[in-house]
Amino acid sequence: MAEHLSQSELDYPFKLMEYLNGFRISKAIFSACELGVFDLLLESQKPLTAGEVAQKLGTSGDGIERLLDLLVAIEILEVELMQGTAYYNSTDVANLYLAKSSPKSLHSLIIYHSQTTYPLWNNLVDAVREGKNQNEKTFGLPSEEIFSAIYRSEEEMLKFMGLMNSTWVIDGHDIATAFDLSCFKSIIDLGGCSGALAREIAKEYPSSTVMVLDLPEVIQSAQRHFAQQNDTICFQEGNFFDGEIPSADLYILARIIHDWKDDKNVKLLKKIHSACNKGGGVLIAEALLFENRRGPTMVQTFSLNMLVQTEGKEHPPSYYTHLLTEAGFRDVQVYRTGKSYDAILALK
Ligand code: ASE
Repeated sequence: MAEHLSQSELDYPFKLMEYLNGFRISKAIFSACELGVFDLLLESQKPLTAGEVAQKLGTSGDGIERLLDLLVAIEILEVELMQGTAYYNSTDVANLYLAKSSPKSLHSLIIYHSQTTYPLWNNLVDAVREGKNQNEKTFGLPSEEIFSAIYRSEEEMLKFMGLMNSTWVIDGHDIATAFDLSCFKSIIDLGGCSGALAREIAKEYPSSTVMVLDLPEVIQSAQRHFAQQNDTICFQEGNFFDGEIPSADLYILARIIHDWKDDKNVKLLKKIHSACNKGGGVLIAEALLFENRRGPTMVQTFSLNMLVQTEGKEHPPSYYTHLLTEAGFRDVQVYRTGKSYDAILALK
């Protein structure tokens, strides 16, 4: 039997083992972030021994040594031997993306995945069986009210806002520059959360006004925790499903459509179409599946993530084209950034 297997089939168990081990690598990085390993090494400005890290973070020496050694193996940290003692040091990658204080930090995204996404994925079997999110089983909250689950406390809301903020700090520039948006003078980011994407748009188009419209509690948290001096954007409390949508030239819907079922999406886009100024448009930012849904793998995992946490899913471009056309928009253009999130522009 084995002699009929191709080389790639014979090699597959090694690839499989690496996939199966993925959760341990994720949890090791999550744990190092939660313990404050990267912040400590950035602040210390010099290499530290495992014993020093343990003492400063209040951990066991043995536990932290094993964790630090794994982080060295995956090239997040560096190690140097001096008189037989291992000294651990940060790398540029750790300082830029993993330390809390860096402007490009993924710390908030990692905390959210560790404390919210990971427990939800623990119920993936049930999510697949039932075809619905696991907010009730995981957190004791009704599955139909997805944002009451996501925003179940102020602390959770801040964590989710941190997740949203982190991704746009990384991918926002690609979305802002996917199309020439200079003809749109008033721009509203519906559900724009902390304003991270709106700020990228405002930076690219300084002659346009950019506003974030989100739920009152989100706007208040955004102003309290994500405000910037001389901010380039403004904030407006509202509800784009139940309330009024102010008129504008361009509406941004970034990671909104993937949260909801078709009927809600059609209704929302029709409402945006009627609020939209003549010659205006809508810019959608989502992770796009290939048209045949055979990838990208990352987007397929995002779609399962939507299953465990929301009522939505990820889609290929044709879904967005149909949705936009049904709502009355025309000239749909799709731009793949090659990163996590892609852009779609349609005109009224
Ligand atoms: C939503 C986005 C997310 C609603 C719930 C969510 C994500 C996790 N939970 O609109 C983000 C998924 N993307 C990444 C990079 O993890």
